[in-house]
Amino acid sequence: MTCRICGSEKLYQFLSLGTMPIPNGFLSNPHEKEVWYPLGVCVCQDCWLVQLTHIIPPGIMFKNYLYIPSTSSTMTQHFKSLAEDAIMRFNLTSKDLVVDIGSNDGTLLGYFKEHEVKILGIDPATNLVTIANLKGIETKDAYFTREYAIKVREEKGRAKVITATNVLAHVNDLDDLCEGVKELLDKDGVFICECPYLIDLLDRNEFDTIYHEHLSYFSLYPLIRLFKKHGMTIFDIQKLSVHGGSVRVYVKFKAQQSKRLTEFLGMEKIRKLDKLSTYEEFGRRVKVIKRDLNNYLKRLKLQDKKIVGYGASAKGNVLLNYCKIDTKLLDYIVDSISYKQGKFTPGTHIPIYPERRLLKDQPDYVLLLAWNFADEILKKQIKYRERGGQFIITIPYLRTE
Ligand code: JHZ
Repeated sequence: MTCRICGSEKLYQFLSLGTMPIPNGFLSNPHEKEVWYPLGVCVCQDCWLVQLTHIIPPGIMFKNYLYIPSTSSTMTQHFKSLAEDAIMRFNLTSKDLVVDIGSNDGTLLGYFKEHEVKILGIDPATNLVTIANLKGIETKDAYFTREYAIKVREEKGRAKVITATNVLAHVNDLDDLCEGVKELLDKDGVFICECPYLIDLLDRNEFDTIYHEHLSYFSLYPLIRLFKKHGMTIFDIQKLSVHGGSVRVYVKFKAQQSKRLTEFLGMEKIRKLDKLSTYEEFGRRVKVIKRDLNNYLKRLKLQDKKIVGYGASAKGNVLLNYCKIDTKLLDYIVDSISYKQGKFTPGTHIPIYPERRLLKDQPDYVLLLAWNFADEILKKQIKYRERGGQFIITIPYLRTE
């Protein structure tokens, strides 16, 4: 295996989360046969990209994709502000085209459309493309590649803005994606790209965001290397709170670097992202979290407490599988998404029910598996908490609220 960005063979594995099924592989029947894949993470000692040790074919994960961010108000607000900022900052008008790569159900493009900017979505998940087109958001059912970008350019012309929110981490051939952006972007156009940020992952012990769908975990330095390789420059960066902490980078063919960008690079050096010890320490902390959480839940069970989970998220499934939490510890999980309800979690086979079950049963504890929506969920479940129910939150550290 070689580094996805620089091709180096100097890859150092610093954590193994064992083997587990793909974390969005919910089961209709707990006796269904599952395929278990290794889950390990390494860092490149040349460009310092953190990446998975094993890659599984994208068709297994993305053809019928069940992740729809617009089911959360945090995410719809986020997309609205991204669209409004881009329209203002880059003076977009009805003559300009915005292309969203990995456009999901079209929520982000919908906010551009409200301002009469021309839009096009591209996404390989057939189920989501159908939803987007039904909403009037023109969306192509395809992977974004150089070849496909040329096709789009011939049909629609060049884009003034291309967006990709939380997409790069999911892409194996980053070179082809960058070449596609180059083919489609206007010469003064901007590529706006958001990725979960490695420093947040390390600082907040967000080990459960490491899973098969996420092939890369970005800091700024390897991103700069990636775009430079393709004749493009990151000229600005912005910190975001979504997905446990992300960055938005702005890329052009030619541009002056902002002061913020230089500061970020300096900070990454201070944080020793170019030292193996940083990653080894993280690996050690993750093992401690596993031990502590498992012991804590077992202690509660010995006291006869009823514990359930909240949010059948992909990251939750990583946590459950890695920490060996199954129906002996959690009775069930509640989730707001209807297609997850009635299903079972991959690997651990915990049943999933609608959120209303929580108030009906009033369990003693709820393990929060969607910690990225802690504020939204704790507010929503105020009644459960007023009646004495407690949330167990694991990230960034184990506590109850
Ligand atoms: P949520 C997905 O991971 C997959 P997941 C993907 N690979 C990725 O990168 C990350 O997102 C960022 C439920 N919920 O969105 C809904 C409630 O029940 O963090 C979801 O099932 N009640 C693209 O799966 C889950 O929690 C609520 O009030 O980890 C959250 O999953 C809210 C707000 C959510 O993504």
